[in-house]
Amino acid sequence: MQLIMAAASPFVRKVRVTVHEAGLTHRVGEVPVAASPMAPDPDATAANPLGKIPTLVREDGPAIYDSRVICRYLDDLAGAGFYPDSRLWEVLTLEATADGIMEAAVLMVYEKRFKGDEGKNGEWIEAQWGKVTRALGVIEGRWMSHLSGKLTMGQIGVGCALGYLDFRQPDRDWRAPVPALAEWYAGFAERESMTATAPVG
Ligand SMILES: N[C@@H](CCC(=O)N[C@@H](CS)C(=O)NCC(=O)O)C(=O)O
Repeated sequence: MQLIMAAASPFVRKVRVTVHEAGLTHRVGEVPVAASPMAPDPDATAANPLGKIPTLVREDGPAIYDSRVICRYLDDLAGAGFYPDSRLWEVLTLEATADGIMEAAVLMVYEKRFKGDEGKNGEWIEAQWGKVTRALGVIEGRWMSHLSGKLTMGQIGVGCALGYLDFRQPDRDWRAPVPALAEWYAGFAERESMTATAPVG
């Protein structure tokens, strides 16, 4: 299988961490691309009409996307158990919350990158950051118990979302209002799957 990817993407990182944690590194090759909404990459659009990454090209079926579908597929393939039946809806909701943080943070980057300093909408950027901080507050207040115990896709998602905040928003101190989450992340970030997939680009 080939993962169409870029090492800066938090959604790609979710998949790469899942690959590592599920013991599938020998089965998933990587095809780096420069994914951009303004200049779609031909390898990406050939496999995914949306031109988005991550996209997983399989030998025995059509390419699959997005990150939630790919992670669930890999979990099933490896029998990894990252979506425990007993807490399925909670795990999926935590994963969706993490994905929402990533989406908002990626949109902040796009607003700056594609509109430039002149055209960019500062209020809109702050509104996206508002989504991020509300979500972090809810994780701190309601979800900490789900971040301990056996690894789940919710934990992987939250770890990758926080890693992306450090990567793209180093000047915004996301840790200050959420000390328990910050402490959890300090430990999670040391996992081999996380250090092996640190964002670059
Ligand atoms: N919901 C998607 C989001 C993927 C996404 O937005 N990826 C970005 C990179 S971080 C991308 O491909 N951007 C290029 C584009 O939007 O055309 C997922 O979970 O995989």
